[in-house]
Amino acid sequence: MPIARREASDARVIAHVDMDCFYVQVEQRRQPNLRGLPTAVVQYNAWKGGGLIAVGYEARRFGVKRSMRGDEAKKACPEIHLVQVPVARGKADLNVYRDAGSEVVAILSQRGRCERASIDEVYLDLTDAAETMLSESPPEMLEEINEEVLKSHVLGIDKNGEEEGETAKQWIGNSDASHRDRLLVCGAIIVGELRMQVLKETEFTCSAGIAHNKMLAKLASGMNKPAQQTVVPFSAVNKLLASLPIKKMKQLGGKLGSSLQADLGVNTVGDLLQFSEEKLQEKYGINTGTWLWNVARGIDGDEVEGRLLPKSHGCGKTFPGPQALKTITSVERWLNDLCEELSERIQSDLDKNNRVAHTLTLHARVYKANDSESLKKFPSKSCPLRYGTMKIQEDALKLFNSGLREFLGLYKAESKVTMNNKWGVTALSVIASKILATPGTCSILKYFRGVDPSCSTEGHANNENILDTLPTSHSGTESCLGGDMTDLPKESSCEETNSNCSKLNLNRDGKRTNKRNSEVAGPILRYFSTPSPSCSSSQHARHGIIQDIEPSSTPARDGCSGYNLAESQNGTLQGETRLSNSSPSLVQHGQEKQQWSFNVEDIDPSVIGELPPEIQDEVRGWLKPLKHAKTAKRSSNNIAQYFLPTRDT
Ligand code: TTP
Repeated sequence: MPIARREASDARVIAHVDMDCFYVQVEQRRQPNLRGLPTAVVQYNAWKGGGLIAVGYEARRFGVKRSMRGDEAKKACPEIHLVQVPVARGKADLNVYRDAGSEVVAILSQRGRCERASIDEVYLDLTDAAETMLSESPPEMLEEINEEVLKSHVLGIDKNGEEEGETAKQWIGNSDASHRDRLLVCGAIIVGELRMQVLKETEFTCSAGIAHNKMLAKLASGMNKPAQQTVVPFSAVNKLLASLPIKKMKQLGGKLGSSLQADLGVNTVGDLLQFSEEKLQEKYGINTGTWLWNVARGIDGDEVEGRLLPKSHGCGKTFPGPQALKTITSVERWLNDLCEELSERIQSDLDKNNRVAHTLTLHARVYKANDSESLKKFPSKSCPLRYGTMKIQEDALKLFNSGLREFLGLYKAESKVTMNNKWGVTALSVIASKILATPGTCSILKYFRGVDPSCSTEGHANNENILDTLPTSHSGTESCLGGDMTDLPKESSCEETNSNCSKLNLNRDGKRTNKRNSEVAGPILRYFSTPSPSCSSSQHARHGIIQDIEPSSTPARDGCSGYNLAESQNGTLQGETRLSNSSPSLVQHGQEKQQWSFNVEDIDPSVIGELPPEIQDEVRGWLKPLKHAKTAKRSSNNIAQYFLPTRDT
């Protein structure tokens, strides 16, 4: 559910930068002979030529679309070059794209607060940089303005028959414009410079939207692709939204947008203007109603979070149709591979960034054979994350086994899994989340070993020491495994894993309008078209219970991992359990019930996009109530700024 927030200021300068056909550009940089040629990147699964996941703009001109498979794309464009995503451990390996995205982020973050929103897009808050530019070197004083900036598309300005570049030039040089328009001009100049820098240093082109808030910036960045930028002055907002189809707006592409169409007859965002805030609240609840009222007016108070690193890491794999996994042994084999990759990634994060992941979560999509009521979903499970590939593998398998017993309805310890309990796994994912910096690690290490990792460039060696000193979450090492499902462990033994706090999350919003505009090609466009430690809690560890990830109605509380760095800095290690005090939301299929808390912010939105499609929807579905709960907390704290969510859609 969207969260209604007021804008702190109506003169912020926010940019949304989105890489153009990103995976294709990465592949074209790896194989420069593909530059300028119709190219698409296809999935690892080679059925019917593989599903297209990224399509270059040259191929789009032939009608090639992401929804196609390779064979279909070849029919539409016989010249197309299909590049398969790199493969590791029998599945797509996205590291090359992640690393390429990081290169871009490193450049874009130089001029303002930067939020990495997905593998290939970022938000920038350029307000301070724009204010500084305006006071020190206002646009009309600049001797030369970057050609990319002059090619900006400025929404709502009257062209009067002039070339677009000429109109933009006049808009940029208008010293009589309002303060906030002049700030946007500075934002456009800064973004134009950044885009040029990205091109020079990485060989990648990107497109951008520049506006007064994230919602409008995101909307604009997709309006003129590839390699162009679009500005949304305040005066253009109403006209823009008046004709914008409701489903194109972020967060309105799904059920809420459909309900607006069906129940209120709303077709464009502007159509919402006819409804009062009270009416929208009455229909959709106070928070969503206010959010909709804001959206209709282009108001969005979301801040750009300063975050360059992902909030979580995830690895997943699908097993469609006959590939479904039907024995514990085959599940274990794939889980081992996924966990190995996850382990490498969190280890690398620790080595490079001194960050520790605290929670391990397992998602699966499982069906029951011969069961017409198979709509029941496999329960996702989580536990404190223990570093070390084997430990992660062991815990992930226990989580799976626990989930499977529950899925099969075998709640009692004495229940036997028989051959009648046939099942098949069509998707598996493991996620490491609640990733925290380790500011207290120095003192912890000193306390235990007298080693200070941050004072050394030998990150890896020292991080091994960190891991050794981190408390492990449980000592249950007995194997829950067997060769087939009859060896599925009993609930009691599976419960010897850990408890934990969970988190989930969302994302990837509606499709963009991708309109090629070659007439206004600036230098970038010309370039583009040229070929060429585990969170042990003493209490949890004692109970050692796996918990479900069901959204709590209570807000997150910090420290739910039980590993409190502040206390560590004082030289003491205390595994403190912090559980919420209100209604329990976690069903425990053991002997007791416990309270539960979660932190939705701990999972990077972009990670959802990396999970198998079957799982993405499910995870997104969970996020809605989670967000709701978060809002409730805010609301109760400060009713003047936030709105009580009394009803949901
Ligand atoms: P997008 O930004 O959605 O698309 P794009 O960069 O390929 O093209 P555009 O110029 O229109 O923005 O996605 C970024 C990358 O994420 C994309 O290159 C491939 C990957 N991706 C998938 O793997 N699966 C998907 O379903 C989508 C939408 C993207």
